[in-house]
Amino acid sequence: MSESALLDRIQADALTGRAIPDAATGETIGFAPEQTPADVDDAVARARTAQPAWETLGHEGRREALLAAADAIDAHAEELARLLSREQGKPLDGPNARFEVGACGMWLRDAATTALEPEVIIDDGEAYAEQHYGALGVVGAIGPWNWPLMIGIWQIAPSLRMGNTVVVKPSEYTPLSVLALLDIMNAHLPADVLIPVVSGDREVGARLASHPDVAKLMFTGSTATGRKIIEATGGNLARLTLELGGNDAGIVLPDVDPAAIAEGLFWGAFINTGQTCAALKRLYVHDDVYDDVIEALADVAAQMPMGNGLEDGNVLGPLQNAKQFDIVKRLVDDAKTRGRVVLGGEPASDLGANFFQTTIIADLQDGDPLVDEEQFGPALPIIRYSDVEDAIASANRLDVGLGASVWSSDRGRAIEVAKRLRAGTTWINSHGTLHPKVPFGGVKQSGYGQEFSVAGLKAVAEPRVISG
Ligand code: TXE
Repeated sequence: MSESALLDRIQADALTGRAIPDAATGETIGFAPEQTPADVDDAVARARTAQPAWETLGHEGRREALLAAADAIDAHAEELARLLSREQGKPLDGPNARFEVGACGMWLRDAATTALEPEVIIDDGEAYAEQHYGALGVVGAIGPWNWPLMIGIWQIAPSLRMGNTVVVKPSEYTPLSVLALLDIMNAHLPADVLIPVVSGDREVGARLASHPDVAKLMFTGSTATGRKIIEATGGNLARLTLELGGNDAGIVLPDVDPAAIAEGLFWGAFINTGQTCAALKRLYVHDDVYDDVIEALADVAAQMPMGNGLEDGNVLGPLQNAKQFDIVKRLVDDAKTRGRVVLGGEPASDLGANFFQTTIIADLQDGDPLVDEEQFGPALPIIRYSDVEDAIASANRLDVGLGASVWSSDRGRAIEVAKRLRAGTTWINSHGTLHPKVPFGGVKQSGYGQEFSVAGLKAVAEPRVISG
């Protein structure tokens, strides 16, 4: 199937749909169906009706269906990646669109095949209890625009695996690629087990969050919306997994080889052109290596091509939307008055309206807006430190804690520092590398609940104890 045939299967007509622009060029790619809170009610009712049979199918039956869906994603990988590239902006090449579609199959297979057996909690001759895990019912999956397919799968795959049915609300910025993904998967799933609802506005997400028949919400997005979702679930008491914003710190210790870590630092910060929840968003570098690390990082960054995602060789793209572009521009304009521009610092207007140059700004300090606020774009602030205690305190001083990283030639020393960082994940000599077997989630105001692996399955299951 070609990319346009894929699009034709899911899009609305131009009269009733909402035009979705190509993030790089602004041209209309296609038209997303406009839906309303009443459509949410209908979707939840259908998902609720379909759920018992899906649960009764058992793990084996669901595993077969989910593995077939994963094979179908792989079979349509190139057209999905092209649509994603146009809608989201990320290039086909590099750790971007093709990588994201590949990750969908990988995470779906892992969820489908990971076992979650009943656990004997106590068996001492007097007391006996087993912990079982059942389905919760209908899960609402509300997604963002930065990794719309991969994060969608992170929400959908464990939920389906555990026997829930799922109503999906993609971001209004990236509905088409998610609709296409679900269309491909649904060819292998029973009717109404996986239902997309596309928002014309945020009311649709709000209705899903407060719906009385939604048992669980998987949400990835901003901390502000996360708070609204918590409030919305006061009535239905839906369980929550919240993956919210972050402002991940990286600490470079004085013993590093700057050239050896430069590429890892670059991708840690600039993957998906910086629009990644667990990206490196503020970098603390020791005085001894400060100039050398900045030079090595800038050398790598300057060689990374930015441009239209469909063109071969580009590995950086535009900001996905004008709102995000404005945030990045405001923070960089301010940072230029406080620090030293090492690279970039301006809109890349020659490439298109939403492009911003790969930007590195050194000599910034805690409290500067580019350091303290989540930039979610291609602009990295660098802060000098001389005492590692100060760097640890700086890393921990914000109210968010998704990821963090420590960079050192001495693994033992790096782990000692890592143990003191309040983050859901602290990486050593990389940043943001994820694995389906390794639980992932935030601490503090970066959210709660873990995804992936057994922990992720339990998060979308109903724990039931059988005792006696
Ligand atoms: O997110 P929102 P936006 C950060 C990033 C960015 C900021 C805003 O800093 O600048 O968030 O991005 C749905 N009830 N991240 O505006 O508003 C909405 O329709 C229920 C970090 O895109 O949080 C969309 O599907 N749902 C993040 C989803 O919530 C509601 C990734 C996310 O939208 C709703 C993206 C409501 N009241 C942005 N209001 C990460 N952690 O990766 C909106 N939605």
